[in-house]
Amino acid sequence: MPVTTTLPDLICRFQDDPPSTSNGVLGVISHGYGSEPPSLHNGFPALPIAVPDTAATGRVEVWRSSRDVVSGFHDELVYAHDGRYLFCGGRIRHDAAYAATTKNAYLRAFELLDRLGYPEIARVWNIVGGITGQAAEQVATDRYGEFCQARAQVFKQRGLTVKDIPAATGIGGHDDHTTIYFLATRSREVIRIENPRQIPAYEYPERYGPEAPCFARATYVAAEGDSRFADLFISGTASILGHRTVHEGDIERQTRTTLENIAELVSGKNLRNHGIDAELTLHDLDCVKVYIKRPQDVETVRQICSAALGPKSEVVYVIADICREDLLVEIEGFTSVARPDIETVN
Ligand code: 3EB
Repeated sequence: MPVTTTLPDLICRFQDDPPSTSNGVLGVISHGYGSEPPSLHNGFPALPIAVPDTAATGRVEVWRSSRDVVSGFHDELVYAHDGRYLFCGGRIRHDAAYAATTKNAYLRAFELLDRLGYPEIARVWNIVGGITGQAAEQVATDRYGEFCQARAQVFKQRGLTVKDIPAATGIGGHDDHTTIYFLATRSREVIRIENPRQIPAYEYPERYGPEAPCFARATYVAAEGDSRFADLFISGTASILGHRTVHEGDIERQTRTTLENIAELVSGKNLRNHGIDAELTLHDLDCVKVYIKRPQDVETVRQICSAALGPKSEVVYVIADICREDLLVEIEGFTSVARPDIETVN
């Protein structure tokens, strides 16, 4: 007999207004120009990012748990956790010692994981102000390259291998900060997923930067114990085949290629190759965030995405620079995956 349940343990929603109470709220990301530092707002972590929403009102991204949540500050990092997931966010102001400052911020975040006991980082968002602009130090790379180098060094220092890296987004922000937020988990069953259409980002050749970006194309946190849903975090995905940008200057084809990349990533064939018994399509995604570089492309991208995505997907379209100058769009997603013996009601 199928067990009927209403809600997954971890939920992502895009809403017009922030929640009015902290009940079950792990974190709230607001879109705009990111002038405010992270805070505890009504008891939940509130993190403005310098990535404006294309909807005039501006929506917020809410990560919610079905469990009891405890929140707090760790230095300047704001966090909340529920026993399964830890949400944490913070930002650093760009300064002359950018690499060292970034490393320190990441190390403080790892300290919090150690202290609260969430050993696996499942998903990280890195919003890097002026991502394709000049690096802080006299290095032969842009800001993104400098960021990747700092991140790679911290991961190495922490002993993270390619089996431990998170799904990620690395995107431009419209301010002079690097804002980081992430979800870490106590689950020991985290599967890193790669995409057969792309080489692993951590193997990108040196032409893209001195250290390759350390992230997996997706992570899958298996359902375990009493949790009835697995969680699938899809990294920021772009119009990249192998390691090359394709369809330079062509927003329609970049958008279609990006969606095809995600479709292949979540396909039954690819998931089964990673030992996951699930088969998904673009219609199954709960939440999709679409980063668009040029405001004049928003309508084109929206049309292509809404035709490809299903009615259950919540989608926000935001404006951001992508980490390579020749990329015009990047798409990420999240979905909870019900165990096969679970029947869901919406
Ligand atoms: C790419 O596939 C596009 O540096 O954390 C996507 C997701 C991208 C994450 C990151 C970068 C990052 O390489 C860019």
